[in-house]
Amino acid sequence: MAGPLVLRFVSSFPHARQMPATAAEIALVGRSNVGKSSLLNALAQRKQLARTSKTPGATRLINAFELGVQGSGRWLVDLPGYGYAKASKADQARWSAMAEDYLAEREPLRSVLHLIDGEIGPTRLDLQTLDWLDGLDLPVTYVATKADKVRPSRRGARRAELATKLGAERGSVQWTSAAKGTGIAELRALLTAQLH
Ligand SMILES: Nc1nc2c(ncn2[C@@H]2O[C@H](COP(=O)(O)OP(=O)(O)O)[C@@H](O)[C@H]2O)c(=O)[nH]1
Ligand SMILES: [Mg+2]
Repeated sequence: MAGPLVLRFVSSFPHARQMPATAAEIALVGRSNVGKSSLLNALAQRKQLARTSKTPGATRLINAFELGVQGSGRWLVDLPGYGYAKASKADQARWSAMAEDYLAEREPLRSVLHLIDGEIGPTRLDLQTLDWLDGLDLPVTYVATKADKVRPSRRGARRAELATKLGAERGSVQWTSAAKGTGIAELRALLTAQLH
C-alpha cells in the first residue's frame, strides 16, 4: 500500500505566470468546501499541510506542494476553489480567470484531479467546470470526496448515480474520505505514478 506522500509547501502564487519552470504538475480543482485541503492533508498524513477551513473561500492563491525530495520539481498544485457563494461576482471572476489561465496555459501540467462532493453530488457549477475541462487536452481524474457521509446502504446506488451525472465510467471515479482514509492509498499511488 502507498504510504503518506512526502509533500512540502513551496509557495503561493497570485497567477500562473509567476510560477517557475517545473518537471511535472497535477492540479487539484473543485468547488470551495469540497474537501480539497482535507484531501491534501490526508495524502500527506499531516494535519496542517493545507489549511482546512470552516469558512470556505479563504484560498485565493495558487498553492504549490512539492512531491518527494526537495527540488524534485514534481508539484501538486492546489487551485482556488470555485463557487464560493459569499464572494463578490468580481472576486469569483478573478478566481476563475486565475484558475483557467493556469489550466489552459501551464506547460508542465500533466493531469487534473476534479473533486466532486460525494455527499451532495455534482452541482451545476461542477458540471460547467467539467465541460470546460473537457475542452482542454488533459487527462482528468474524478475524485468523489466525503465518502463517509454517504450511508453504507446508499453507497452502491450513489456511485452509479454520480458516475452517470459526470458522464464517466463508474470505475473511473475515485471515491475518498479524508476523514476515514477511504481511497487515499489508491490516490497516492495514482499521483505518484502520474508525477514520476
Ligand atoms: N465527513 C467528512 N468531512 C470532510 C471530509 N473532507 C472534508 N470535510 C469537511 O468539509 C469542510 C471543507 O473541507 P476543506 O478541506 O476545508 O475544503 P476545501 O474548501 O475544498 O479546501 C470541512 O468542514 C471539513 O472538515 C471528509 O472526508 N469527511
Ligand atoms: Mg481549502
